[in-house]
Amino acid sequence: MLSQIESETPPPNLAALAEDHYFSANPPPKDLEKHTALAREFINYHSAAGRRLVLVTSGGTTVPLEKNTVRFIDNFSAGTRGATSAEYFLEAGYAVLFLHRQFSLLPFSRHYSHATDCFLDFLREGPNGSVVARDEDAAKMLHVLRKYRDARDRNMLLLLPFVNISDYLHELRSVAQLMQPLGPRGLLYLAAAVSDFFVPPDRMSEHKIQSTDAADAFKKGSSSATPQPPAVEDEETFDNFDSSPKVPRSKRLVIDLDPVPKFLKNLVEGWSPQGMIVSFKLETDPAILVHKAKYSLDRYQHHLVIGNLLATRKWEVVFVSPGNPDRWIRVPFRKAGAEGDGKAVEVEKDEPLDPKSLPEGEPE
Ligand code: PAZ
Repeated sequence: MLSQIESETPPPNLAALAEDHYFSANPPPKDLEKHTALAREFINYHSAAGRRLVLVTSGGTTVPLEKNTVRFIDNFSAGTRGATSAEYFLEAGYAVLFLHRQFSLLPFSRHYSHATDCFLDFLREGPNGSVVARDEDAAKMLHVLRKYRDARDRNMLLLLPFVNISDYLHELRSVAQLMQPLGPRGLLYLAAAVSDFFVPPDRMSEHKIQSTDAADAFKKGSSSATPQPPAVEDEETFDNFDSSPKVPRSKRLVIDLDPVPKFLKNLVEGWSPQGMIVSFKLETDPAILVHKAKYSLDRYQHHLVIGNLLATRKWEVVFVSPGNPDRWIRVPFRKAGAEGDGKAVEVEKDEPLDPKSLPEGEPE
């Protein structure tokens, strides 16, 4: 009888179980409701106008080590890819919902917000105590300003920030679900550098992780307690890790991370089944990039994986899509990002050049 019942019970959907577990165990960001309301309004507005809409995700996600977060793990992403792509999507007529890491690069302001491109360097004192753009920068600044104002005035760009991995996943799921009515007019362009590992809340310290036991006596209850000198470490406490010089275990911080569930499957099958989905794959080893991109495409069955290498991501990317040959897009690396004349070559622009015309050698 039992085996009959078992055989009639559909197999549990593991992806759905993992989703339920993750989203109930990891609290949503405090602004989720506000962001969802803004996103709904934005999507409805553009949907009514019959406009194409893209969700661009951008920047890195943090992995908090404490609930009251002082310390966290982060990654390299500055949000250049996302912010640059968003500008080109706007130019192509898309409304852009820009889900980005707080304080990472933003469309338009990115031209003046990088540490090496401080906006003050583009300004000079004008007549009667005014401030104006330097003559050599004015034309480009005016160009960027006009595009920025146009996007803002026509309500074409919605900025939604996130900080940590769980904020990101909550926001992504909500926005993707809201985009469902757009069908294939909704594009999800997932350029954020999303952590693969995290500390689950049940193993996360509530407060700042301590590096000494100076607070232990107070924590045990008596506010008049005198802090005790640290216990003398015996040999046992040195035994479990190699290190030079030897450090007692009690002084180490050993971080034990769980894998973040792979939600691309849930996105493709459940959150946005009709949407066009473009994911990115970042690697550092050129030998595995295309293989990993193909693996991702096979596994999740979405529309396009854009592969890139950490060292060359600004100058070359590879498009891997079902049934098509791999397509490399390369721009001359010596000119890429060279701002100032308005003619900088950006790989996001997608105007492939003849590879033979490109300079030889390693990117600078
Ligand atoms: O933000 P950035 O321009 O410095 O880097 C862009 C990028 C490399 C994060 C992006 O192109 C990408 O590959 N994102 C996906 C990373 C991954 O999870 O594999």
